[in-house]
Amino acid sequence: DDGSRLWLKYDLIKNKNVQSAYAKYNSIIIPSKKTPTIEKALEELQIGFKGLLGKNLTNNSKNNTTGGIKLEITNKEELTKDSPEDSFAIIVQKDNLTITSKTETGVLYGVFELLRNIQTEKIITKNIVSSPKVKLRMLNHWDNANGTVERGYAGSSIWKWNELPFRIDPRYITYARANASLGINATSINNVNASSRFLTAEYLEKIKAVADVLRPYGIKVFISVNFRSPRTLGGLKTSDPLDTDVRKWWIEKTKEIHQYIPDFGGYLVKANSEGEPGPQDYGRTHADGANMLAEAMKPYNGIVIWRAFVYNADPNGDRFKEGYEQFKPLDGKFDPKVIVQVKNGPIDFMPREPFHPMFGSFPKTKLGIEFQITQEYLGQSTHLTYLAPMFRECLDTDTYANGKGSTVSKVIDGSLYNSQMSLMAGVANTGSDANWCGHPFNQANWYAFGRLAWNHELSSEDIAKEWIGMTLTNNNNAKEKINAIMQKSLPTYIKYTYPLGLHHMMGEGHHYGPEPWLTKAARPDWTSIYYHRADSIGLGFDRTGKVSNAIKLYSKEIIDTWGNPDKCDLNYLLWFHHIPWSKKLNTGNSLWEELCYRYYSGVEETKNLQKEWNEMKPYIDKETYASVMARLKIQEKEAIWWRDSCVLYFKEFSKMPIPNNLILPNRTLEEVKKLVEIYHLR
Ligand code: BDP
Repeated sequence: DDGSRLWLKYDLIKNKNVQSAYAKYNSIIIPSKKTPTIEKALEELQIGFKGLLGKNLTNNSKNNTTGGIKLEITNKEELTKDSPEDSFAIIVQKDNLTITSKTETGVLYGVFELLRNIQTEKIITKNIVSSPKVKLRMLNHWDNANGTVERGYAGSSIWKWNELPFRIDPRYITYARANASLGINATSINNVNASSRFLTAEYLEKIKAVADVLRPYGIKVFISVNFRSPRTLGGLKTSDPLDTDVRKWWIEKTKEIHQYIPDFGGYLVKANSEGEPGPQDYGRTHADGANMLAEAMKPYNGIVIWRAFVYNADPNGDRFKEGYEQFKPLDGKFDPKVIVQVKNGPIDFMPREPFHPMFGSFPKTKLGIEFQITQEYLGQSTHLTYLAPMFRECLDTDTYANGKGSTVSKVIDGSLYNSQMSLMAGVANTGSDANWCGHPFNQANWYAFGRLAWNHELSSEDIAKEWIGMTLTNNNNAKEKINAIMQKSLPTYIKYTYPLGLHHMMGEGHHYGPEPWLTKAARPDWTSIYYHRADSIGLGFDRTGKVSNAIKLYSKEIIDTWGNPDKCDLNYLLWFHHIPWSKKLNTGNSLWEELCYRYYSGVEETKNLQKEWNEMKPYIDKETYASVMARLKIQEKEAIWWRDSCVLYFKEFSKMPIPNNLILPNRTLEEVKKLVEIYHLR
């Protein structure tokens, strides 16, 4: 199995009970108006039943047959008038089953839900009603026109720009099915570090071809735009958002796009961030820039997604606060068509970050959340890290914005401020590798993101078990054990990379492996020492005092806990405090000891992962088993690399011995530093 079918394998179910429970279905009844989406639903149901149950479902026009699966667009009471768009119900009758929704996309989602149940060997006995919690469930591709993928670890881009619009790669269809199976309904197809090329007629024709493939699956296409396009493409002298000609240019461009893609999703913009152009180049604000694009979008349904990932290179500042401070004065100033997309944490997709303080502080702005599915800082394609627990941790945290229970999920699903627009975006991990995502387990992160975007109340365990059942094995015992491996994977990774709230100490540029000694970079806030602040006294970034006081961006309840070194969750400790090496933590160990123990136990756990995976061998396809095992070995080797680098480096500051129940690294700090130097050799 090369993994190319993702979780939509539809292999024959061996479980006899499941087989017989679904044996009675033999036909599909579809609405009289056969739209492209209904056609896809019909097709999927037929492929699914053929594969999973070996049954050919006929297409039946009669309404009152027995053994029919009816696809219906209607207003059933299960789906009340105010149920969110694309909600669906699966209604179990004596001899029939009805999949019903107010929309055709909802019907398609219902079909995928039914197939997921069969594939995970569940017998549906009760009605299922399901509604999306978030309106826009979106993938962000960081794919470039030349076929490379920024922070992509699974080969080149899935979009074959050189072949489009003439050739439609069959993988576009698998991609659409996979997303629709999760309820993902939007995708931005190009890198946020955007090339204006995507707005040329040549590229719009290509993007149109992709949009045409995705449309029947309920997926809308967005384009990331370069703010300087009026100059680079339009030949104007400026891209100033308040300039009449510039505004006209965007109005015309937006009109042109709609001629190709009538249901265009909208623009995604990274502006005045990491060297990208933006409204500040002309003395204007983010709101001026976003509102100009919203104006161009006015006649259409599309929207503008404006990213809040901005920070200046101030050696005396704190990058933690930048997004908040630049956007705070603009709360209430954005056009209703604008959503501000905020990364889950204030720095940059670290393995563990406190939630971004913008969540809960912007009552007058629609905020969407951006997670990173691609594992830039999380072991890329070689380490096993299941991310649902991280997504959940962020979504479940209470911002206390409107009193207790104001979780991040309530901010971003629109319920806290009663907003009609809501967005969850994930930076995609797809590539042209046969298995799409590199590490076989990385598929689970795409899967988990999509499931949580649909319903952020699903547990990370349930999602993992579903994915395992669809992808690896339905053996219950194995499912439990693999789920346990997945649940442990992120805490293990954090132990050997960034324990106790350390962050941003990765190798320069490529962001792989450790480089805690990184002192000089193009910008001070791209070094490691900016963040860990190790000195002879202790370790960690004091964000409660004179230097930064970023803790003040949170509500009182959070200041009382995270802001107090004795009450702060140890997982976030060094995010907010500079802790003396010898200070006793609530584990009974000093900071230095605790740090060492965590690095060492992280390594031990990578060994256990191999043992546990080895026990799974009888249940797993050979190729997948071997690929995961090889990667687990790499993971152990690199966990030791992280441990040795960080422990030896911090020891220079703590001047304390490595606890004597731990085995000393068998190399020196100079030797581990050399590894990084060699990496950068030409
Ligand atoms: C950083 C990545 C960089 C992205 C940037 C972003 O290293 O490649 O362009 O995020 O989100 O994490 O814009």
